Amino acid sequence: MFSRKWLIASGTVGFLFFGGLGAYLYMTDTAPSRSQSSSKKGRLFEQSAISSQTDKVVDEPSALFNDPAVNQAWGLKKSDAARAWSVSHGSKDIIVAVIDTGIDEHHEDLSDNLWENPGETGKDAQGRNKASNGIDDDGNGFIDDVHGWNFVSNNNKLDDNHGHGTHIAGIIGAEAGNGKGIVGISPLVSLMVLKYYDPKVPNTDNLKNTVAAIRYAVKMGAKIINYSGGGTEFSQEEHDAVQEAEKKGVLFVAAAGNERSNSDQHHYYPADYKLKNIISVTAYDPTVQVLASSNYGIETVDIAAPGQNILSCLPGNSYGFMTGTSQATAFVSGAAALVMASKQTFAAEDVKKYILSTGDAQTQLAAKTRTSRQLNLYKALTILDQGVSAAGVATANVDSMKKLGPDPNEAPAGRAANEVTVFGRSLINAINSKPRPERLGTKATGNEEY
Ligand SMILES: [Ca+2]
Ligand SMILES: [Ca+2]
Ligand SMILES: [Ca+2]
Repeated sequence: MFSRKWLIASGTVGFLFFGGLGAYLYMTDTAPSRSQSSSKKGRLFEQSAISSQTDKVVDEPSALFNDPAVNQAWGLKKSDAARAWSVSHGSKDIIVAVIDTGIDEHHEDLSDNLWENPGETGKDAQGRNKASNGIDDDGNGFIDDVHGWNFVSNNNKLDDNHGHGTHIAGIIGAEAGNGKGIVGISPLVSLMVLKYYDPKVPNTDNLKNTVAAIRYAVKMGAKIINYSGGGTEFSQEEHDAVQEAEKKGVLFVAAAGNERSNSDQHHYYPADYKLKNIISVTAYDPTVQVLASSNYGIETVDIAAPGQNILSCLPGNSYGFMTGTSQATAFVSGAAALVMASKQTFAAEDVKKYILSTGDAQTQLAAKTRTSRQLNLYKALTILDQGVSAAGVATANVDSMKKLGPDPNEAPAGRAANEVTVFGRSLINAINSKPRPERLGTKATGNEEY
């Protein structure tokens, strides 16, 4: 417990600005303390440190896209994104709900990929814009919810006061080929923005906001929910909301958490609810080692994806690196969006089994994950055509595809209700507490093995 407290206390955020006089590093300690969070119930987003931030990205040519920073994203290379993009760029038909800290709706690399609620777009009978007429045109209980909803302030203002949500959104669906920034894993997608956490609004009930956001996503047609937060407290209400998503065929991709603990022993929710539509994701570094700070578990954590020094969008048309299972989770949501765009008949459970069974087996992941696999975007898109069924059973490529062990999430749901945890709500905090002042485009320490 001491080490966890230390980690939280040491949380810092570093910003790097390039100005006329050169680079300046600005650091500030923004991490909420554990005591602040554990004293009240709620879901806290899995806070990742912004390790550096810049308003410029170094231009590096890409064979596929003209986005200047795409080649600096090691995680995309490691998960075979370029080959995946030769198969699919995704589809605007696939709605991914990002339940997080909001988003910079005007970000140059995100604004064209925001979900648009069809019931709140166009003109009303008086010729006014439905998105801003102050009327709940589609009668869903939310006024002018054109891109999503802010459950903290109960309005349609989605501003991201932290940066986390914008970063997650960029990993999933930053625009490709616009000559700006990066490329998301699913460059064509509709991002539904659901804000459940705001560092500027104290005493919010994050668990309540989370549940409301999940219900909204399901009601409004999201196919995938990305949730990069959680806590050790079991919530029947939250469980039931995710179960409702399961019934509607909605995939729920959840961060395993950054508590450096074994989730088989210390459950972390919502990742560990025993529901068939949940994928629990842990994070690995450029050498495909699970981060020391990431939760793990051979029964509870499904798969590993890139999560260290991940380059993505930040508010204000800037970009930066963040670290954590949050980032890894966004990789898997992006992968699911690509698969769903290609295989629109797949249900959530099919997509889950399929992504898990097509990852690359890695011995070093065997003690950390149920599948021993790292995400492979290209295989997730192509192996089905080579004879792997949606059930994850290979009729070809059997040598390279280890059959999965039983999925504990498929246990009867009733079991989950008995697992009332004795652990309080905990803040899962930044992993990489040291700022990373290196200029974008240079090789980062620890990232040598691309
Ligand atoms: Ca509405
Ligand atoms: Ca309206
Ligand atoms: Ca771009």
